[in-house]
Amino acid sequence: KEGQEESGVAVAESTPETKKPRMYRVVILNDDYTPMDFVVQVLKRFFHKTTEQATKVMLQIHYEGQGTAGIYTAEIAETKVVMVNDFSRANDHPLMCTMEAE
Ligand code: NFA
Repeated sequence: KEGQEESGVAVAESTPETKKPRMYRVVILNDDYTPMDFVVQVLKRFFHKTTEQATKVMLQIHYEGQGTAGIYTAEIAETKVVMVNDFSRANDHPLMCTMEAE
């Protein structure tokens, strides 16, 4: 809230009120069947990565078991998870996308 002087003139607080939303990590899991190129396409299409960035994340998932596609507010993270899983199933791949609280 703004401070209210006796004169009635509103003065700004020294520390403005800000509230940071809870953030969620969108995670993609490795599997033995989804083609590497499909994972790169998913990272480019839904997470706006360049081919180079997408390839790095895909290889991280492949070698370490999982990797971060991005970090978003709840509503956006939930939407990404559904879109990736629907897209993977529509293309007959078992790729799994989940989210976890940061
Ligand atoms: N492990 C998959 C393969 O060897 C590739 C993959 C990478 C799958 C990242 C899922 C996620 N074809």
